[in-house]
Amino acid sequence: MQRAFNLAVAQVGGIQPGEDRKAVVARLISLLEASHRRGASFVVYPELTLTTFFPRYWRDDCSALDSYFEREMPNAEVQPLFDRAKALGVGFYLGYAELTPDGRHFNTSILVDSTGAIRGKYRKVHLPGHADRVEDVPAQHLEKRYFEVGDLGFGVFEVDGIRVGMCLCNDRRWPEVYRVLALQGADLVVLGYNTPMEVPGWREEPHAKMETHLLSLRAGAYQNAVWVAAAGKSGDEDGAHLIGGSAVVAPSGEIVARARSEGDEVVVADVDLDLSEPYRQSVFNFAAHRRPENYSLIVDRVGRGDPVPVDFS
Ligand code: ING
Repeated sequence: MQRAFNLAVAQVGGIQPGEDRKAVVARLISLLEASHRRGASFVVYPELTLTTFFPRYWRDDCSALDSYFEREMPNAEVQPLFDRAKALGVGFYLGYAELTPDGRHFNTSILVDSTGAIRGKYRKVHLPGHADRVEDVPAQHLEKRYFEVGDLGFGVFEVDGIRVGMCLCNDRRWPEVYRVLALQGADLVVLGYNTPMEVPGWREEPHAKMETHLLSLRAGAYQNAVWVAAAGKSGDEDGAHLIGGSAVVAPSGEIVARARSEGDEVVVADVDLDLSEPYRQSVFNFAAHRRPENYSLIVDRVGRGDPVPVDFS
């Protein structure tokens, strides 16, 4: 890819429990073809984009949900997407549930280049929600029960000549994620999300749920002089409602393209990676301005604690 290219975010509307992977992959291919028709050379799909958001369900036996996981990638159901993307010369980011050969469960995403080669893998680090059943709620949010914490860190990968960082959903709310990716030279951060309106314990006004989603993307982009592209699984899924708001954000923090609907929708932005340069040479010239010797609490502490005494005598 050149420094300037068309980037598509493929928002995917609700996937109902009975919708099989064949049907879902057909939808993803339609979104891919629409993206290609609009000149996109890379497509971002959502988190867990091959099935319904199954962490909303309680199961006494977690293995009852193994049918929602992919044992290999690509596999027979997903291969048509890989084949079509390669034929069109389009790379993509795809989120899915990963079941490893040694039986570990991750919320995973991959980067595939325009030749169909998998260039990077990420396993979700910030698992939100809860691990135990919450009573009297419309839906659970059991990512802590069904997934292990990712063990690959936050990597940056070369995809068709550009440096791409990945994260997943709740990761986008944590500033450390973008900073670690930007310190590795990421030009673009791509992510998928599933953000239900109802998450046990999440109290925010409905309008604020969209605001804080977009704020997280914009802050991450601006404070790290990177482009950010986020694709949502959105709309109604098995009685739950997931927010839309798929968007592409420039290094200025400005939203340059955004989904209108809550269904399958392609959002395409003209990305010029060199728009990061003015920020990287001035306000966010990390090498010139950062002072990590003052940031140790970010790594040394997990939760909120007491003030550290300051000797200003
Ligand atoms: N979804 C939600 C998200 O971070 C969430 C979960 C939302 C947790 C709001 C807490 C507050 O967008 C996923 N899948 O992380």
